[in-house]
Amino acid sequence: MRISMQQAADMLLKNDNILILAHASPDGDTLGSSYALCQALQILGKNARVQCQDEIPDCYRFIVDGVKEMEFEPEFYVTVDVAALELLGTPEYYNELRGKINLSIDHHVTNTGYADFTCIEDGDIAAAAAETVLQIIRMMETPIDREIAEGIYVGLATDTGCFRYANTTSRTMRMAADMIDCKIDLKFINKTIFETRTKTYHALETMALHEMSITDDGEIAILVVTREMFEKSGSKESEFHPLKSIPRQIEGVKVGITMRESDKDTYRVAIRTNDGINASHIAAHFGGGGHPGAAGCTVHGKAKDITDEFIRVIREEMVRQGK
Ligand SMILES: [Mn+2]
Repeated sequence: MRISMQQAADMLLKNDNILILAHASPDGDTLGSSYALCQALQILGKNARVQCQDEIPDCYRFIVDGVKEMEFEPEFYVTVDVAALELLGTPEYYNELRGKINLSIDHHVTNTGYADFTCIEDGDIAAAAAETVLQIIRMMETPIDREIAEGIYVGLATDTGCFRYANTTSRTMRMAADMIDCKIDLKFINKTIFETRTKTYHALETMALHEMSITDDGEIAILVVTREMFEKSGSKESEFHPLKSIPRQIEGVKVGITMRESDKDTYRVAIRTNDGINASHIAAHFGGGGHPGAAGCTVHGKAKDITDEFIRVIREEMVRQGK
């Protein structure tokens, strides 16, 4: 059932022993929003902690560090920035959580409604789950400390590509400005997230770029990242995220695809689009979802076959969408 942000705030205020779940291969939004919410609940005197099946990328460690670790038996389960139960992790992990999720706070219009209650702002107006979480925190009347502000800022900044993507609104910027007023270390945060690359990521990117393919008309660019590339570069899978925005950055490219081999013949695919082409419609063909400019799905098969299928579906969608 869909509920308002006020109802979500009231529900959190009424409950205790709250387990907050972030999605697998965590990004800045799921982590920043989850830890901001966790900190807010702890300030209100509740037991709360964040759980994520995958390891937290080093560049986001600072979000975790300031928040107290608490042990307790969970009574209320909240997901943040998780559009589908399957995105929580492996089948063993998410099946254990199936039917237990009380509240989903999200900004994906494609949210599958797996939780008892789902809180999403109408339309695609929240650039990040952090926007919705901040409003809920304000409704709970929690004072916003530096830890909360850091988490919210990271969520806003990462989901908007540091306030560059089309999902950025004046509200996003106002919220970020409010967080900066809470004395976060802006220089350190931006440098850590956007200006620092590990040597292993750099090696991975070099290998992947070398293999990038672009269709003859220059409209579709595809980057395939194999398990072999991860092994050779020594890069962790958690460092992979920045690669997803690279194909779309090439002049003339309308759709950028990044395929990460997560298992043999299994690829996690990130779709990024320009020119108003709806990425979530493309992802939907493959059982995935997301936002107009950024979506994802999981596909099984050989890389070459998947690539061909994507090109076919993208062309069809471009015609259908009149682009
Ligand atoms: Mn998000």
